[in-house]
Amino acid sequence: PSLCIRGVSIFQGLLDSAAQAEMVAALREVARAAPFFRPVTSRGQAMSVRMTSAGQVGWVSDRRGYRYEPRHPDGAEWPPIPESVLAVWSRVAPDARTPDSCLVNFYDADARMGMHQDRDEVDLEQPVVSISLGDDALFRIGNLTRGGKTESVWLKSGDVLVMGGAARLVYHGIDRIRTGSSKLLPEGGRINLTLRVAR
Ligand code: MD3
Ligand code: FE
Repeated sequence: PSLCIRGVSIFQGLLDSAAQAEMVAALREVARAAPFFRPVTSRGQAMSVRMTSAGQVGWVSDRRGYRYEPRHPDGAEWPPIPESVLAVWSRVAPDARTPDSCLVNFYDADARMGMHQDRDEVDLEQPVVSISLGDDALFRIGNLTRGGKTESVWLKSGDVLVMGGAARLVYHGIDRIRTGSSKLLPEGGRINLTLRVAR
């Protein structure tokens, strides 16, 4: 990795522009089968990030709470995780189990993600791998408990993150997007993929 912040390994520029474009094409097929939706928190608040998933299970949130589900809210099974995406997992986490879930987050100019932990997966020994595509994002890394000092880093299109070991349970979030910083997505914005072993 070109950078390691609080145990989060950052592989800057792991994907070249051809690999990024190929992945975006595959993700358009994912979004055609499983359209982006805007999750609602259990308190009824719409999230600013739009989401969909690929794999055996996908992450959903509604008034009933958040959880992994084998189907899109519309009722269809999630499409398979694209091969190009699985290949990135094999490169950066060769010893891990095969991921069964790929969350696809779309950030428009105003979207953000508050500080949170990812702990809904059954085996927290397995890493989470993130792939950034499109506009730059200001990523904030905190601590194993809420609050305290944080560190921030701009994530760029083609960057890949691995959260394993102690870093698996650190609080993290996305403060903002730098609109117009990438030409990868003609419509603008940012896509983040998170690959996980959910079940
Ligand atoms: C650190 N997504 O989907 S990816 C998420 O850019 C999420 O969309 C952000 O946080 C995004 O849950 C950040 C980087 C990331 C993902 C999972 C982590 C960092 C993590 C899990 C543990 C620690
Ligand atoms: Fe997260």
